[in-house]
Amino acid sequence: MSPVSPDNRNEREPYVVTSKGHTAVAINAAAKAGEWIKTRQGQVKELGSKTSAQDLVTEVDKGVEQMIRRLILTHYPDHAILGEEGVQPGAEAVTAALEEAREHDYLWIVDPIDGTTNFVHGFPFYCVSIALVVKGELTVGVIYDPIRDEMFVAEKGKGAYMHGIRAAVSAEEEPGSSLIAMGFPPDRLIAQPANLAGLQQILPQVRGIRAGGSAALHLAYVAVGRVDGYWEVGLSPWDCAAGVLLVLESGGKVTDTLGNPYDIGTRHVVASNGKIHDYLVASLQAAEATGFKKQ
Ligand code: 2AM
Ligand code: CA
Repeated sequence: MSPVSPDNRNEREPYVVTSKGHTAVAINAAAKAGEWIKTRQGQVKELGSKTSAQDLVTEVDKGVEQMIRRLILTHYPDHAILGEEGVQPGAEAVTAALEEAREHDYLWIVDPIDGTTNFVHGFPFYCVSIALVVKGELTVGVIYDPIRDEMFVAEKGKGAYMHGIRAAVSAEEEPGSSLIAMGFPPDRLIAQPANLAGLQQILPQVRGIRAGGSAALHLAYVAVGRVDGYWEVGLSPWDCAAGVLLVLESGGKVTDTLGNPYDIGTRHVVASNGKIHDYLVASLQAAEATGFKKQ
């Protein structure tokens, strides 16, 4: 057999499909990954922990990340991928990995399961999150919730959609009538005290607070107006990159907890419909709950 195919391509070289757009590739990868994750709920065989008993990883997280990497690289073999399971745990390792990853013109940021603790416990609130950063700019964000079969898609400058319907943040202006989401990452040193202080400050002033355990899904819920705002101290890039673009493209606002514009290195995040944003930032500041050291 000839080693060269009829179009003179060496068969050992990977065949690169170039006709699909970035967003289609992200949607396809998220859908496939999500379907697979759903079939594995309740069947975790190897439950591992990273930094603590609260910081979980399963063979499903690792397998799904591999699946997504292969799907992306099939289309774009020279793109870089920053995935949760490819990075050592801990803020310093994450920052170092991000600094290296930033140098690539095309950077995919992947969380194979956002809400791993929920997945392990069979609490049906988790998702796949895939973002593409082109030359430093968030360009595509896709979040797929396999339990509800909800695909949230955002493209820079083209809006955000859920199953083809344009997404929009809520119009709520009053904190007292707002439903707010937040969360508790496993770090108990900085993140937990800050998030508890924020909770104590904000809970008495709003309609309700939900802490569902998936930063990405909470951001998607801000984008479609199911909650009016969200904050969380202590996140990693893969927890929020795709969700941030969804919120921005739905007419919302995203900053760090001091009110500075979001960057993919931002770890302490506030996202909202824009109307209650200053309230959230000011409340976190008042409660010394920003996660930043006092200036
Ligand atoms: P995960 O399920 O993908 O790990 C909980 O409110 C949020 O914190 C979830 O989005 C969860 O994402 C995230 N999280 C869990 N462990 C984390 C860690 N070590 N660092 C930062 N975020 C984490
Ligand atoms: Ca994860």
